[in-house]
Amino acid sequence: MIRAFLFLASFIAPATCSAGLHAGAMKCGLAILFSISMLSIGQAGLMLPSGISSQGNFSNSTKLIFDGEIPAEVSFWSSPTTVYWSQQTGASGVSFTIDYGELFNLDDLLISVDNNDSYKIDYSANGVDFLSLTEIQIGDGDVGFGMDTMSTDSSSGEYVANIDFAPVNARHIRIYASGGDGRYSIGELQAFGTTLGSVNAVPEPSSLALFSLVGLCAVVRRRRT
Ligand SMILES: [Ca+2]
Ligand SMILES: [Ca+2]
Ligand SMILES: [Ca+2]
Repeated sequence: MIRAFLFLASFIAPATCSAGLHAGAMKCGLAILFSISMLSIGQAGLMLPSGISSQGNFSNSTKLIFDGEIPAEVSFWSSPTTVYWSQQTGASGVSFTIDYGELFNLDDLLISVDNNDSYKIDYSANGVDFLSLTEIQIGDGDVGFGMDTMSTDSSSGEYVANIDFAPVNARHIRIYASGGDGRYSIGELQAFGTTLGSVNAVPEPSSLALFSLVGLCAVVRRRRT
């Protein structure tokens, strides 16, 4: 999307810059500021895990937690598409820690859990020191039986305001049951955010395109003075 915008801007900005000295300079500046603001939005998206660790006794593969398959609403809590267990609540019980391989700005979660339990979700930058991110309460969600998909994205049809959180920088996300009927289940946990690793890296092509745009405007302005 951003690259498409820059492609368009490469045509629009020079034309704007050549439309009169003062007005052109102002419009040129606005075009550049708009370009920068578009870039500063960042490329938030689905974060891909590099691994997952677990503790406790549970059924099925931990890969089911991030395989992209979200169990249907109201589907059974102990099924081939879920990781499920009995009792063992708290961080010292059954817990799953997903490693995303690098620090990123965590915006949103999409999660599928058994509807009649509470689950805590923590985050960490180093995999050792965890802070509380959010907690799913027993009454959260929109179903009264089986698996319930919930999102912290306010534009999602599965949005649950109670579990929304302010963005944080994280590399690891940990989830475990904190209470309920003793039968717990996770069908999916997806994290959405923006990587932070490229902040000091070599400019990407899209950034280079922006610098080219700035340079082009400067040349046009110089020629008209
Ligand atoms: Ca899944
Ligand atoms: Ca739901
Ligand atoms: Ca349950």
